[in-house]
Amino acid sequence: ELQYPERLNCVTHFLDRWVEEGRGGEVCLISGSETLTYAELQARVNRICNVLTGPLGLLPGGRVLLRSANNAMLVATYLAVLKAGGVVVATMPLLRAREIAYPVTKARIDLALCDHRLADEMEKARALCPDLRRVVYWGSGAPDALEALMAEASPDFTAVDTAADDVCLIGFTSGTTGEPKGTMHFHRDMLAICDAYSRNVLRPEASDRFIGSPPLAFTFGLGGLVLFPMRVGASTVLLEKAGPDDLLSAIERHRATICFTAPTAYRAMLPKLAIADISSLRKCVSAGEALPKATFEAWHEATGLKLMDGIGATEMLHIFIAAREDEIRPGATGKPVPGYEAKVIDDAGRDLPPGSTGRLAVRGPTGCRYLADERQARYVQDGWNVTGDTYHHDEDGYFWYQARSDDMIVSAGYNIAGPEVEAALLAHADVAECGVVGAPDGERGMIVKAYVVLREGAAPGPEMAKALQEHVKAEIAPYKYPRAVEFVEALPKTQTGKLQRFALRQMAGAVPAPAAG
Ligand code: 3UK
Repeated sequence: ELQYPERLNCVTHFLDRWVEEGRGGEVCLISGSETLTYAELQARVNRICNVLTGPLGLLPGGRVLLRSANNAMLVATYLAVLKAGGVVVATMPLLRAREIAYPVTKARIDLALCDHRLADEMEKARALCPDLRRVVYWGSGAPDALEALMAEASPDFTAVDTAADDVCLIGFTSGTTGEPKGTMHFHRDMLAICDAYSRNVLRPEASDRFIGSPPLAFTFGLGGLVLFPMRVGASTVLLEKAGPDDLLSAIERHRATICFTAPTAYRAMLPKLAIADISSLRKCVSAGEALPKATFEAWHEATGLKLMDGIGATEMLHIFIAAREDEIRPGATGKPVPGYEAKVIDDAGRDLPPGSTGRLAVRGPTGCRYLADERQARYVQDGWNVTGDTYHHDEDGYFWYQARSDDMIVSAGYNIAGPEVEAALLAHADVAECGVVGAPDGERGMIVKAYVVLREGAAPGPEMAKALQEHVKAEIAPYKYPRAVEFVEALPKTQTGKLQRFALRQMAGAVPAPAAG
């Protein structure tokens, strides 16, 4: 059981504590050409706190929209909102005006802090949101820029005395299934994910240097690139651009030791490992999507490192089933993170025994609290969070991912999990990326259809399709093989590195494409 005092402002534990303990001179974060120590970041955070609670009129519980790529100012504004007792609503940097307006309206936000390079779309969103009273930009150099206000403000600020269960973050889901949902998390939840997952599974040290690609607006990135390092007084590298080449060269440049990214990014780095010396890495976390055995093995072969898979969700804040490096079964996600319990249930909510496939339900120190959404009663049943993923567990307590519940392909009466077929295809040397969905079929209802991106040098065509089909039949039960194979240049991906199965289903004609315009 994780115990926290009733009154708790989490920033005290991530930031102020290190300065008080005399470690303020140690490097906290590296972002572009900037390197900030804990004391420097604290002074910056405090100035922003004074701006927020002074001229910007933020009151405890007030919600603040943050918009930026991953950089030092995003971290500083993030921690400042929490320290000042406010509530952060962070949004993916590439969102368009209409997508920004949705959370602003839903969470009734009246104040935004935004990187000036995102001003165009922010101003368009503002035109759609009459209640958005004030937008302050940083980096613009204008007389009313955030930095100008900060220059007038004191570098001292005492954390607002919040309750451990005061909301401090509203994270929005990516909305791959329906409208995005706002999920509320408390000050104590920020510590709980560190003290459950990070302390027990990741086990970082103060000497570690974190790096990775997920945006901080995605709670995978928030935990992995801000909270986990700062909980142990380690340092973190933030990258505004984090494609495979950027990430590899930054790992070398900063001698990073712990990497957080999605399986697709590990696959994208594999053929490029020669461009950088990444021997500083000691741990690599993979989440966001299932980690296929072939990706695990290829990364292990190339780097000697075992990818640490973990399933997390915006609703749960972070990872709740994962494997330590010494307890990995390639292909399985892992075991419940200490503090969490997990089970597999049928549609009536009954527990299923090992080996049976059903819905994954979990409970633990964090959990789902939707912001005004009738889907709450479907996600949390009897105190258990029902994730929408299909899993089975084995006699040894390992949990094996199958698919998202709505991604099962029913073909001629068989239930086929798209990700299992993808994992089989990825074990073929010529396959770089793939996505498998159901395509309508007169005879079978649905057929398994694979969209395949080939590796450089491999030739698409009927012969390759045949070879891939034979390969799948040899890897897994033959009835699961893709009856249709289409070669494509790239696959549709979300900003969080997930395959957009919905878009593939549209391509396959399984769901109508959205009307143009
Ligand atoms: C899927 C996985 C298999 C799964 C997230 C780590 O992904 C995160 O949050 P989202 O709300 O999506 C949640 C859904 O993504 N998923 C995530 N990880 C895995 N499926 N294996 C995995 N390892 O469908 C889940 O329900 O975007 C991940 C930490 C924080 C996060 N928010």
